[in-house]
Amino acid sequence: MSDTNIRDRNGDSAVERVDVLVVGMGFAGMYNLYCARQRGLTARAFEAGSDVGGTWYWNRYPGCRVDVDSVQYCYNFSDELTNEWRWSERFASQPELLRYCNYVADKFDLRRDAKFDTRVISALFDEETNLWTVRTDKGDVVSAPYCIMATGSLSTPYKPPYPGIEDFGGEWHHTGTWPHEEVSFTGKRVGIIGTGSTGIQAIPVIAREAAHLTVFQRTPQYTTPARNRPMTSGEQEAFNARRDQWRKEVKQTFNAITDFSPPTKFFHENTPEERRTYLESRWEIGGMPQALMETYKNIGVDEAANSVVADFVRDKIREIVKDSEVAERLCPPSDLPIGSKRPPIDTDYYETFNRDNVTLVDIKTSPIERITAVGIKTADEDYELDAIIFATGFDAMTGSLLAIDIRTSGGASLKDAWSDGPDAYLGLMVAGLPNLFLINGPGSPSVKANMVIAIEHHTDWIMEALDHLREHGLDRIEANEQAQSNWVEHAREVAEATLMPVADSWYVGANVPGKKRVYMPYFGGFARYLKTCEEIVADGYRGFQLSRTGENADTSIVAAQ
Ligand code: N01
Repeated sequence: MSDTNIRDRNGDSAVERVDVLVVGMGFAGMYNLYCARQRGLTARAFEAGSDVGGTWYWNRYPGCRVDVDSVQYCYNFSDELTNEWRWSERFASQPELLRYCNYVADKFDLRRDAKFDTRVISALFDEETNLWTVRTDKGDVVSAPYCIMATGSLSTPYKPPYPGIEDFGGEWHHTGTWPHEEVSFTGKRVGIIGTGSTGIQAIPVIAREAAHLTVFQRTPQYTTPARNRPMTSGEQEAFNARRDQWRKEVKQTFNAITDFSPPTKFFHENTPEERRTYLESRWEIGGMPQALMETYKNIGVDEAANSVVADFVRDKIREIVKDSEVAERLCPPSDLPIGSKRPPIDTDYYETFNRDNVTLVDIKTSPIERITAVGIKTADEDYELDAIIFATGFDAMTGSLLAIDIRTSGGASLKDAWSDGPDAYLGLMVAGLPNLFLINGPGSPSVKANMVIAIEHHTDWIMEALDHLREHGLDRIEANEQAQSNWVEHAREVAEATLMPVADSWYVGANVPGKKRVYMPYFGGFARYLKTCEEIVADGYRGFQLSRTGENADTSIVAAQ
């Protein structure tokens, strides 16, 4: 395998040549780099941030933490790592997760092959040489036969283009690009726009510090108490003792998270009193969105079942929030099924609206018109603010990929391929773009699963595909157009059989004006997806075309569709 500097085809610049290019150094990029090295492949990674961590590097806003149990939201590839690391809380905070990423990078010496503060701007595949060449904003030019896009599903922040932001005299931040230095809200009038998972985590924390917090809410959310707590003595040891078994169990689950047994009953099998008692017990347990979503069968499919749980949360809001008008404003509308937007978990979210220093503004009925020199102007009122926080989410799943000019010498481009929606075979590869792999791409369980487990699966699948190519004297793999269409159609059918695509969520791209409405994650379940991936491999990489450079499809090994 090679690691030399060569001239590109134009002969005008020195090109570093490696076996594998990795874009991104979050959980996915780090594991890809590690796996490539384990196989004796040379690799080069680029990362726009100044260090490792991805999501946990950028999202430093107050209250940021994971909402999957920490013991499940971590790597599994190294027993040594697993046994060395100790989580301090059930749901680790962002600083702890970032420490973990740094620990992994140090332990496996991952930074050695990564360049930071460097953004990949283009990736061009040369059909003749079978090489991807990436170029960066720092002038790097690196080629490799394989390119892995570990760019993250939620890594391109979205900020609504309100006019007037340049006039604002105070400070403003997007939660997804939070400053590294401490941001103090003491004594300040703060406004926060957005009440998704991020806003719901940040609002209670900022409310405790700020002189006044004004929450600008477009769509109210259903949220469940996180019940975060310190890890108890021996808890992690006990989990690790059964980790091998857990690794098997997690592959049988819907979302790569265990410990919530699937519902056994339909809601109508319980009386209203029994339902109330049962849902109450799940609310008390809290933690993880599944606390309420996995209570009765068909909640994600059947409107009546869904509304039983949705009504339960509305009742909770009315119980917790003392001002009945505020409570009603916090209640999600009846046409928003619970779970159709990403369900958050919280610590004292609804309780925060009982504070004297918190105001809730409904910007659905009175939209934000502009940012002014002194604050925010809605259709009905001017709010004077010292700081504005945009908790307005991301151009999810496709934003970071489409920000890179990805194309082939044959004229194909990702932008064209996705002009009518982000089609990808298994969410792993895009027809027309050979040897380019996506980690947690559209059409894979991705954001509907425990991301670290999904990352490990994708990476292992890709690495085994590279092994397979090498063992067979091949060097090219490409998704077949028809197989891709079949998969996209299957993923669409699965999603449309549920209530999930109903909401105007980032899952369907509705948060970004002009984005094609497609339910992007695969909602058929992690277990089913894994089985499909395994079957496809066992079937000789069904739906992929495998070949050798310089040989046309007739003489190459072509997998059946
Ligand atoms: O972003 P979001 P997020 N005008 O898109 C509002 C993961 N995550 O950063 O609902 C006015 O969910 C928007 O309103 P509406 C998790 O997967 C995980 O909160 O579109 N408002 C919404 O209220 C999550 O789902 C964790 O009507 C506008 C908010 O901004 C994902 O990241 C923690 C607007 C955006 O909510 C994204 O969450 C945090 C506009 N033009 C995040 N545009 C954990 O692991 C948007 N909004 C716990």
